[in-house]
Amino acid sequence: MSERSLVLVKPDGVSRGLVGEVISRIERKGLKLVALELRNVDRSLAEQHYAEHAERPFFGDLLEFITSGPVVALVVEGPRAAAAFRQLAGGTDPVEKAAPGSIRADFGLEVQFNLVHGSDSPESAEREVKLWFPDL
Ligand code: RTP
Ligand code: MG
Repeated sequence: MSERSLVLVKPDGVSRGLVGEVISRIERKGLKLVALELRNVDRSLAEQHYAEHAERPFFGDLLEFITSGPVVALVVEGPRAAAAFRQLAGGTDPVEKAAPGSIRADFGLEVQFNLVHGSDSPESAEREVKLWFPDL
């Protein structure tokens, strides 16, 4: 059974020139690219995307960061696509949680600047793909 997931290369990943690195890892894993776009994120999209974190103390910083520069938004497809990309990304904290060899472990230092987003479940993926790519 094939599944779709939303991936973002966050503003830090784009500004550090890591878009190719992330796409390369997605392709080498065997996930298929079905949408790819460089785009600026407005506040409304950021709020909807991260709605689950609205009450968290870091919500303001998170919105400011994700709207601070262009992101690359992708839809990837394959068996267990959401879990497969989360494995490539590594845990949220690049130092304490991300497994060695993951994107966050290899390139990140701080929780806030952790380079990539991946939908955390097939249900989240469906919601996020609709939000970012309504025509897909
Ligand atoms: P994401 O949604 O961006 O893929 O990250 P995630 O699932 O691994 O982590 P999540 O719990 O959904 O948190 C979303 C983003 O909020 C920032 N964060 N900051 N300062 C903090 O303690 C803190 N905790 C989370 C991170 O940038 C995280 O990716
Ligand atoms: Mg998340």
